Amino acid sequence: MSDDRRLWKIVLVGDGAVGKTSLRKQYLGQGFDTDYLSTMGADFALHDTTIENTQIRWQIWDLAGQPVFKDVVRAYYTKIFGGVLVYDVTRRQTFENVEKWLNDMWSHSGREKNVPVVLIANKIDLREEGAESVSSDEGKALAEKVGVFFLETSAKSGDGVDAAFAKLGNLILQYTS
Ligand code: G3D
Ligand code: MG
Repeated sequence: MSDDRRLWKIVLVGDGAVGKTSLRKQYLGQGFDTDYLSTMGADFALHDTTIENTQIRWQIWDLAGQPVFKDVVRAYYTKIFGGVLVYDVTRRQTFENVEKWLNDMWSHSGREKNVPVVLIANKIDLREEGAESVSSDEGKALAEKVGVFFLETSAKSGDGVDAAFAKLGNLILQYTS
């Protein structure tokens, strides 16, 4: 690792089973480098990439389950550069919890201003017309209201996944420069 490679800690947040771990695996591919910190209930993976000619190393934190201790949550969010906030378009409750996750992340990040966040509508391969499914327009409207970027993905097919991490990288570059 060259000394000028930037290390960016980011977190994956959102309700259980929305697809956080699947998105991470889809982005990193097989054989990704991972460290399991089972006692903390979280693990992280490292991934080197280039964003706008800048070499960066992602440190992607992924909560294994619901954190029991406040200290765990604080350690998880401290000094993040950004976040990927995920909901499941087939389960409206996961969409309704988005603002709660966003406020938790922002209030615990220890940063002076809100860190960049990409809001992800995941499982679009399963979306059906109907009241239970969350539409694109609803996702866009919420993202606009809270001031984050919006993207749709399928962690199953891979659609949108690389774009989501690339977008977050662009936003972090703007934030840090
Ligand atoms: P989490 O880490 O947020 O808890 P997971 O979520 O990544 O563990 O995913 C929960 C379940 O949803 C998994 O199913 C996973 O395969 C599925 N899933 C995640 N993303 C998608 C998607 O985009 N499309 C579809 N069709 N399924 C998805 P299982 O059955 O393995 O528990
Ligand atoms: Mg998971």
